[in-house]
Amino acid sequence: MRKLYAALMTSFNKDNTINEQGTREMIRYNIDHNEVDGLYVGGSTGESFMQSTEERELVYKIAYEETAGKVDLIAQVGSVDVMEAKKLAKYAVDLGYKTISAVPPFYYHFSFEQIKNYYDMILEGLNTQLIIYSIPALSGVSLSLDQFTKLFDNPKIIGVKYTNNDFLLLQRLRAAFPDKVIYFGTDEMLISALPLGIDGAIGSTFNLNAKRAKAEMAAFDSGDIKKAFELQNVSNDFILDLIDNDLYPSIKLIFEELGVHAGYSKAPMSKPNPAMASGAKKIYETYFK
Ligand code: NAY
Repeated sequence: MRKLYAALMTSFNKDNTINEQGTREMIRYNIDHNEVDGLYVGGSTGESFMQSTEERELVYKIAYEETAGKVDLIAQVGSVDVMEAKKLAKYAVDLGYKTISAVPPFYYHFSFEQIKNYYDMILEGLNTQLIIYSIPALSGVSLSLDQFTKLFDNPKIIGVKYTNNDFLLLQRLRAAFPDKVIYFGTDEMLISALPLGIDGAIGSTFNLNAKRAKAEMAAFDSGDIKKAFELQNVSNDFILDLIDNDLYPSIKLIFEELGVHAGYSKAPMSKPNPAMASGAKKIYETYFK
């Protein structure tokens, strides 16, 4: 069975501090209403690269407590500071996370040897499994098939969260590594990744659209390709409207319409202005009423 994970959002107060209660409410909605298989904690959607080490640890703790073993959890610990990544990895594993994930080190255009060393350093002395977080559009780091092969030589590296639109590389990875886990991360292209044998998907829009995405995967897997396409088409109307209206703050505004106190995004992400608020209300009315 393919799995669907929501990329967990972090709720912030207006003053850019973390809103613990709001974060808990989004977790609850994902478990109780969306019935997701798991949460990807501390990724891009969580605005984690704009948080302090302590804030990132707090989010792992909230998610661990609130889910209480009901769904899978993956802690994204990657950082351009490898010592921070190691500290976060140890913290998450000590809490009880079974799987961690890490974006490659970014900004300095590290060589592949340096990237490999970073993953080895994160995993050193830890009894855990790791999923590479590949998101070249944001990290600036593209890994080739040969480089994935070298990273996958480490048995603790069990797969990749593949937020990349290179479908040839995805096909090559699937064929070369039938036993590694591949979670796809471009929600609007899910339909194109399903025939390539992905093990599931992780994304921001599943915070609101999980049921439709799960129905799409089920339709595809039962051979009803037409229905799967129709569902993706509705999802894409929704996702493109969200992107046009400023993705993360709009997901939070729609959560608020649903009675979930999702709060704000952290500066320099935008706080809602009247146009954004009315755009989000319109999206809510179109897709959720
Ligand atoms: C995460 O939060 O780490 C992710 O899951 C990344 C995947 C998302 N990418 C980004 C940059 O947010 O869900 C996608 C994306 O928001 C969606 O496909 C809309 O483009």
